[in-house]
Amino acid sequence: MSYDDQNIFAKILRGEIPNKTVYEDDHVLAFEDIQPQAPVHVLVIPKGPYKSMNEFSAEASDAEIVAWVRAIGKVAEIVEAKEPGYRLIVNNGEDAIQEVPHLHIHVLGGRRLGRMLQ
Ligand code: DGP
Repeated sequence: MSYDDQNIFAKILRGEIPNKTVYEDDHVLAFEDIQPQAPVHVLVIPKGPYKSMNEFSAEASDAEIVAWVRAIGKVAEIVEAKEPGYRLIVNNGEDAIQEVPHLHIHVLGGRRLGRMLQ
């Protein structure tokens, strides 16, 4: 599936839109969500042009995949420093109401979160 390089996160990666960076390395950027749903709400994105988990898992290099997972762990440590526990969410595709077509994982925490799955 084609990647839309005009999506908001592509613009953030190009520096066209400002962001509050929490963590960055060669392959990953993590920044605060503009509409936080918890005291800590960070988005962790690969820098490569991957729309979804499907493309990322199939096409990303091992280095990109390792960097993304490790970055999620680093951000999670920051979240855990505030309160114990956190939640990871990936909205993937239409039925999951993915708004921004660039793969991102939400890291939510800093308060007790309600139960999601029954
Ligand atoms: P999703 O529904 O999973 O695609 O979530 C997209 C998230 O992106 C949503 O929580 C709000 C956030 N977001 C949208 N536009 C911007 C922006 O310009 N800057 C930042 N930091 N976050 C944004």
